Amino acid sequence: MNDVDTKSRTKVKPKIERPRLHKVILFNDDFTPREFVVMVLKAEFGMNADQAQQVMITAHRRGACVVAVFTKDVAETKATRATDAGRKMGFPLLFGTEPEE
Ligand code: NFA
Repeated sequence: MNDVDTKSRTKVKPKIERPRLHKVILFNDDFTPREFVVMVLKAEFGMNADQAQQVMITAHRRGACVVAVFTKDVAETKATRATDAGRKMGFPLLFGTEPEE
C-alpha cells in the first residue's frame, strides 16, 4: 500500500458554486383583501408593515411582485405556506417561485 502513489500531481481547481436562488412571486387577484395580503407577507416573510404594504401594492398595480429570494427548497416551502394561508380563508391568493437568472 505504501508504494501506491495516491498523490495527485494535477492541480484540481476547487469549484465552489453558490446554490441558485429562487424568487418568491406574489400574484395579484381581484378578491383577496389588501390587509390580508399584508398580514401574510408579515407572517410568512418576516416583513415589516411598510415593506409588506409596498410589495402588496406593487403586485396590485403591476400584476405581480418579487417578494424575496431564497434557496429552492425554502422558496417553495414559503410560497406553499403563504398560498395555503389564503386558501384556508377561501381566497385565491397565489405565491409562485421562479429560478433567478
Ligand atoms: N387586488 C387585491 C384587492 O384589491 C389586493 C391584492 C394585492 C391581492 C396583491 C393579491 C395580491 N383587494
